[in-house]
Amino acid sequence: MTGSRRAYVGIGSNLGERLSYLQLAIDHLAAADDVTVVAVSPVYETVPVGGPEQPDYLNAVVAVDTVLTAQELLGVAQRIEAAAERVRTVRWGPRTLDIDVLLVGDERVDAPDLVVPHPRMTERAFVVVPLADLDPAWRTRIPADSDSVRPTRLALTLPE
Ligand code: GSY
Repeated sequence: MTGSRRAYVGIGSNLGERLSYLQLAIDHLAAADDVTVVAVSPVYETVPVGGPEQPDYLNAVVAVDTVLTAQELLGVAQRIEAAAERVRTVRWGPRTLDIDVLLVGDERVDAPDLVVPHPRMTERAFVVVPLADLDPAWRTRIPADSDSVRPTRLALTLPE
């Protein structure tokens, strides 16, 4: 794709069939116009950050190449969350599927509905650990609480 940029998207689930929701996110990203899924990180089981007491999450990060703007990529993410019949009862609470736009090339956005780079990503081991699997430049940025992030044997598949 001419003019495309590398973007990173965080995916997480802590309700229902968690792995299936993450795979749904990847399949829908791969099917989206103007988005090519390039790589998917390993899946981690992670201690919830913030919110009420809630189940552990499965988290991963997806690398995509896209000509979309960060705002357009957010639109894609929100449509996928809707397709997952996202359930989220309370703010910061458990949810079937969460898709966060983390980075879109070197684009910067500071809008009411979207801030890119994601404002809290560098504090969150559940984001930086899988991101560093895809981009080793992030290895030096892994937060101290990385023991809240456990590797799993679960795997996500990249559609053909
Ligand atoms: O920001 C994504 C939703 N979320 C998560 C998450 O995906 N993983 C963990 N471990 N904690 C979280 N808290 C929130 S909110």
